[in-house]
Amino acid sequence: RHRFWETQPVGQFKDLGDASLTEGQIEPPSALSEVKQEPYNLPVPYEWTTCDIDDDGTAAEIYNLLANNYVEDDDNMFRFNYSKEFLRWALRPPGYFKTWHIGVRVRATKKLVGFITGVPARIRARSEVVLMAEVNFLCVHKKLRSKRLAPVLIKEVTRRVHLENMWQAAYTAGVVLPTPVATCQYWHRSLNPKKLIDVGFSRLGARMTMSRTIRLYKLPASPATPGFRKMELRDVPAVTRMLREYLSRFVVAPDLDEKDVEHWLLPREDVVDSFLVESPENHDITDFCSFYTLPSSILNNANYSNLKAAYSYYNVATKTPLLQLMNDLLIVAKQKDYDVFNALDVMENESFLKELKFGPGDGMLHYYLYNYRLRQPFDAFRTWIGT
Ligand code: YNC
Ligand code: MG
Repeated sequence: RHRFWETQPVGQFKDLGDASLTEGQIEPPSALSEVKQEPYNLPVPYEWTTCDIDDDGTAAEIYNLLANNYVEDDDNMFRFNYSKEFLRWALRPPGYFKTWHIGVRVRATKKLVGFITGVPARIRARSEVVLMAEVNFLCVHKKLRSKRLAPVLIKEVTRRVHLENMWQAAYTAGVVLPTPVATCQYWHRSLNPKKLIDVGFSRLGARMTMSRTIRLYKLPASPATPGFRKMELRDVPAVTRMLREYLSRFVVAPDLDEKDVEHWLLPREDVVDSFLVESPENHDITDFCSFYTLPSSILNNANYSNLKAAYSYYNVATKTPLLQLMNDLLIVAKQKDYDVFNALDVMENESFLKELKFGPGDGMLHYYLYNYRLRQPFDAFRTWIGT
């Protein structure tokens, strides 16, 4: 059934529920000298390229490949439209390797037609922190689909990860592969219901008028929590402490230090927004919330071509009720003119989704580990989230 994945060190469907299998690495590392030194063979019309995303021309090629060929919804109405600045943020975290930004070009024309990336991350599984590659942005041009290029891209990124002496990876996908360690569902909170209905993202509810719908989703003009403000560089130590404490309760989560928090959470315009609550009395930082910006292209609509979407990222409430904190986050997203606020039912999000008028979507997100086994099933917990 899975010609490629059946050959890989990942949990297999037939092993689900096998209590004799132990948690941890599936296959031991080989000696570095045994890692293949040359890239995998591509079909003759194609060649490998290492992409320098600092270069504006290369960044534009990657942007265009993804804007035209990356992930679409089930009905092919929307396609992710990652911005260049978002891609630079996602691909250059602390300690990143340029060699893990891998492209495939047509030999004759040099056109970029394939892409896959890895970035290093410390991921904790139960009590073990493992240095892993987070693999993302796997993309093959629409005209080259179903030719088994994806397995070659995956093997090549694996080889380059091994060359850095790393043997595990973490990744997410909308498709079911052998075998998820967790599965989440996307939920959506309308901020601009009229546009969302006009473009077919959502439908007018039964017995609802447009004006009642607009009233239903109306939000206050500004956040309610005293001391709610944008995160700044000086907040990095306090945010790191709060986040580490919070993430320690999940079975699988990233192990973030101050450098990581500075990179992943310090606000960057139109990429990541972070807010916190600073107590007006003692200036303690008690709560934190954030979202990242990932617009979608609207395919085939006469009036609109872009959907401005915010995605819930990391949220930690220690004093303000999480529900109130997230409502304040919806308010700032509305102020900044987002059309929709998306969240997965990951971490503690289920506690606010319904009450804050999120509705369930059709999209699922499955979380995977490469060469690391965790006992199944896992509905009892929620894991980390990525981009
Ligand atoms: C996918 N998303 O099952 P089997 S997510 C992994 N992730 O293999 P072909 C995938 N594998 O089942 P196509 C996958 N999608 O026969 C498909 N596959 O064993 C598997 N879409 O290859 C599939 N981006 O080349 C099958 O298929 C084999 O031409 C078929 O190409 C697939 O970034 C794709 O959704 C996804 O661009 C490139 O459809 C193409 O269809 C496309 O014949 C739109 O491939 C964009 C899209 C995927 C977004 C993502 C995470 C990727 C993780 C990859 C796995 C990393 C493993 C860890 C490596 C490092 C290890 C170390 C150490
Ligand atoms: Mg293919």
